[in-house]
Amino acid sequence: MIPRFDASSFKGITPEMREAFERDGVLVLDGLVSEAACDSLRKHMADMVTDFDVSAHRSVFSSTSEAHAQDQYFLQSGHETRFFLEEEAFDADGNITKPKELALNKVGHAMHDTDETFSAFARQEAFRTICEGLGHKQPLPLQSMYIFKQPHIGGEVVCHQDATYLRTEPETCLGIWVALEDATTENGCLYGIPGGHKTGGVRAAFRRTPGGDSTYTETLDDTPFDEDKKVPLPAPKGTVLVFGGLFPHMSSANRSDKSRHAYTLHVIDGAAHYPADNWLRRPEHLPLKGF
Ligand SMILES: O=C(O)CCC(=O)C(=O)O
Repeated sequence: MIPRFDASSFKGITPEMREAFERDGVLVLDGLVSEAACDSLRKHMADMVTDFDVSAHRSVFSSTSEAHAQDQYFLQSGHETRFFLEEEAFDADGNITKPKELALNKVGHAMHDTDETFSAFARQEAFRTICEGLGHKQPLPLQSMYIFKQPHIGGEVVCHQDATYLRTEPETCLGIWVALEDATTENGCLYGIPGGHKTGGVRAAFRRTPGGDSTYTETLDDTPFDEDKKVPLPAPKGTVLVFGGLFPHMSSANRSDKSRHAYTLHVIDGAAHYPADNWLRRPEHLPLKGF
């Protein structure tokens, strides 16, 4: 069983937390973010969605079809705030069937550097403390996402390792995933394979082509994920799940009538090498910056 730690008065990573993280590949920190902070981030996103022109941007994000992967709107989202829709929000003729606030899959991937509210949320002291406590010398927020997991149509996220998408040499990616609403087995909470970060290496690398205007996935290790061993990681509002880059995790489709909003920040160690063929690129005017 994956241990849960009461983090409502979090002061730092304890030896027990580090041991759990090293053994399981994931750390569950209950109550780390206050309910008020979750609500205020949700309100800020609701305002951003109000300003979003859905008729101008109809990019879909799907971890099953990966249709987004060659889309310039997606490829430029490493330095922008971009809005991606759910595959199931469209009918067979390509018409959107839901109001935009119920049609979005996620917003990403640079809000932590392009938006003041998201920057302050991403750079909260506890997140820096987590990264340093788990070994980062120079933690660098790289990617952030606001994930809606909409009622009824919230898409599945297939089993993956974050190190496939955000690669450093050596591997240093940490995912800090925050439940902004209660995440349960009914509304599509995360699942993970405890200890799965030690069975085989990083399975695949998602890379930019040399020209930079497209991507491809290269298989590095064909050991299958042992999905029979997956366990649910239910997360009450305010819980933070911390994943190592090799931890296999996933979430199923949300068929319930409740949304499951979440925020994720992926952080790398600036002391490691960040290969130029990572999909996420930053232009000179928006370099990565630390906490
Ligand atoms: O929230 C989800 O369903 C998936 C999130 C995820 O895989 C991640 O943040 O790495």
